[in-house]
Amino acid sequence: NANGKAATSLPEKISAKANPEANEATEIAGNIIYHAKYSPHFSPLKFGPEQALYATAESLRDRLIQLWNETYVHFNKVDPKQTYYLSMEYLQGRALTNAIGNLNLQGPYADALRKLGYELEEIAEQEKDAALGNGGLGRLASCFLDSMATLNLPAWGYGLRYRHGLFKQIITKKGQEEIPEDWLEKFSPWEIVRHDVVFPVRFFGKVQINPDGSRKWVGGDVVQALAYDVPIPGYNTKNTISLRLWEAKARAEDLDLFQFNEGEYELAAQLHSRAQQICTVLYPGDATENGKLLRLKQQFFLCSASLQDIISRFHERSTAEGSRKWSDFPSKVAVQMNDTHPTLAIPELMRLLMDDNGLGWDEAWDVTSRTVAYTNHTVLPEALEKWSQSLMWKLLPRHMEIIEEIDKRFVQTIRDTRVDLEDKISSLSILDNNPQKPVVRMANLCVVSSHTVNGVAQLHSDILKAELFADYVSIWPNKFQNKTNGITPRRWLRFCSPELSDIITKWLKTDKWITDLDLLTGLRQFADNEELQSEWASAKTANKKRLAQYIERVTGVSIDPTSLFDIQVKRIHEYKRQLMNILGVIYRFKKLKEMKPEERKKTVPRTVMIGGKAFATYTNAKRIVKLVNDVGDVVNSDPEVNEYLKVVFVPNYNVTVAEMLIPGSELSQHISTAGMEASGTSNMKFALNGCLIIGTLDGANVEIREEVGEENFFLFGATADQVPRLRKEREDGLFKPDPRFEEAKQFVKSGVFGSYDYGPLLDSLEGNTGFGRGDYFLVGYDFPSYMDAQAKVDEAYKDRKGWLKMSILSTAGSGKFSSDRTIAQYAKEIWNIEACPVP
Ligand code: B1H
Repeated sequence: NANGKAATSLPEKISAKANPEANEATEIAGNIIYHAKYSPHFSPLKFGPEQALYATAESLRDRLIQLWNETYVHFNKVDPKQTYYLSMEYLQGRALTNAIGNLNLQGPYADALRKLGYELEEIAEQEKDAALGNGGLGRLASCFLDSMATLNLPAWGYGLRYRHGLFKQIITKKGQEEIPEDWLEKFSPWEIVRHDVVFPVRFFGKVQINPDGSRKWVGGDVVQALAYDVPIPGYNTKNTISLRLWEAKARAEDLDLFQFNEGEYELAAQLHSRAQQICTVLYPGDATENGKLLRLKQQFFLCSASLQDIISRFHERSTAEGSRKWSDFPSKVAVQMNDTHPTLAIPELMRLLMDDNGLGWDEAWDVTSRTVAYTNHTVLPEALEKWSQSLMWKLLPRHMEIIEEIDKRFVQTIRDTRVDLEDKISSLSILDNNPQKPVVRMANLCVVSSHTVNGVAQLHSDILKAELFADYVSIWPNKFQNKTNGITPRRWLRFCSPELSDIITKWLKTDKWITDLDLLTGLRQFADNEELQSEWASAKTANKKRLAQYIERVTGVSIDPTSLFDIQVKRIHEYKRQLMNILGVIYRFKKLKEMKPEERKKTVPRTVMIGGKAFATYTNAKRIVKLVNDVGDVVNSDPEVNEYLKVVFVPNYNVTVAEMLIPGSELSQHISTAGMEASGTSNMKFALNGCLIIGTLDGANVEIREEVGEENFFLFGATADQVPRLRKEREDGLFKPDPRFEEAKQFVKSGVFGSYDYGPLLDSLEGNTGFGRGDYFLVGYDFPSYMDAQAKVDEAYKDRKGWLKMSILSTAGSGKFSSDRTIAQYAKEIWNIEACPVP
């Protein structure tokens, strides 16, 4: 096994029978043994850590299924309005520790495994991450599920069961390389396949017009959507909801037996292989036409299967009191679209209502628009989805008819009622009929069709209203809301940092903060207390040591746990400005080199950790990864300096790595160009764990700074409203770079960090790169204030007590950022649903 330990055989002594006298741990141990023996996944009698993981997970799954069933029955009985969260991404990470923790079985499970010769942590580490998402947007969806269950809300998630999740990142001499991730290599113990939940999903084909004038989508390929349920337990409640993931399957009749027997195997099975492609990978590269088609198929597959399932549940629950009116649908169903990726839910619901259920346009439109709501997660133009109209006509002809009709009616209404908007119609309309490249603007379709549109942090929502959707605001002033993101305090504090959690519980004299995070403000009164400070420091130190061991294990770099741990982890993107971070490090390195030894001794030793994945075809992001690694190689092997500075690129950043890094962090960087990071959510995780933030006034940083207090936040940089003017000044050649910035760039150019060609990366920071986007992200403009803020960090760190106080106040001020608060607001202000606790 991975620990180099020989697989143990199954202990025979512990009775598998349930004995009322036996304590819970013995019973659990018996249950684990039962699964190890009778679940037919491995050769019998072997009981290594891997077998122990699967058997432990299956013993938990028994409980989850029980709770899931009770929840389902209860929801069916009460028949409440239910929310369906549609998302192309869920970044679930590992499930074992979370399930044990949410069911409050930590003690019994640890004891049970100890009886079997294992430590719970050791077993938990065997589990692979379920990484069915790219980054913040997917992790948000997963935190939301945890909160929905914990708040006892009638709510479900729908997604896709990708065979391969987000790629695994390895670092070689060339920089980042991607290898396929394989979370289903063996199997996932957490999913339950529902062989009875299958829906047909059509692609291509044509629209048939019936004698009565009604329309029907026929022909093309039909693929089956098969449901896999992942039970999501709430914390300290019976309620256990579902994350329903769809898998695509061909039908038996799609195999051409005649061709097969002729030896034409590929031809015979082409429908099978086309069906299989749909759920093969998360986010297939969409540079090619084929890639675009596959991504669009994925989106439609999610929407169609989920809506058919939702409608069938609407019918199922109505049988008790007789059949239900369609006009009641919006009082039973809320559909939340996680960004524009599930926008096709809109025309698909219209189609199902009109073509399959005989509703007229007005009735179908009323039902649809009262059902769907849309969350926007970005204002970056390149991330706003626009699908080619010709591709859409080919794949989804009936949906394109419906979208055209929605657009036509919308434009007509504006013409009739708002003469003042006449010249805005071309930008407000859903179809962009530019003859060069006619496209469907998905965000516009969402805004026109949804009852509510929200941004994910106050600043972001304000920008949406003032810029991207300004004209829509004048049409529907009440449609737009803010729902500041949140994170689950279970995974992101209670379970990832049990030491700190116990201290919090001790000082607050309650563990109620785990579900009522505002209670953390109770720590403020003790921020100066020396006893708390010393307990706080020892928990932090323990987390730093654990992190240092991890870093040494995965990178071979040994780091000093008494140095300042400075972390930036997130997807690599130019707007997130990892380049500014590393240029700052380069400048620090150069200065340290120039210092005399006595001078160096007065500096604050730092370990800078940077981690994150670059999209496989994003060249500049990959160059940044390479630069960080090259700088690390040089700095870490420099005997004069490496006592005072270490630079580590943390490979393969994912949820599990985050659970290790965040508790051990002291300073974290959230340094995007103002106005570009919609919210950020790792900033909340760091702050909650007593880590101080160096950051710009962007996304949720603004609100975090308000909550923790400005004296506990290292602020720098331009504000969002200054950015357009600053970009203009750059273009006009009015910008004067700071000498420190020039020195850092020059140092890279001199070749100290190796022979890799950093020219193109450095050019992107110059006034004119030939693309007219010279330093679009304003690294040069913000660099001096960034360096000044870093100097303040060093000063502050020298004052140990002062720093600990700030750290405590940071945790104390993080209560607002619980996803419980976020989800309670969605429930009340968008979904209009209420808690439905299982008795
Ligand atoms: C966010 C995305 C995103 N915004 C396109 N947009 C994708 C866009 O696969 N795609 O095509 C995938 C993801 N992700 C992030 O959402 C924001 O950048 C963060 O600021 C925010 O915290 C997060 C959650 O709201």
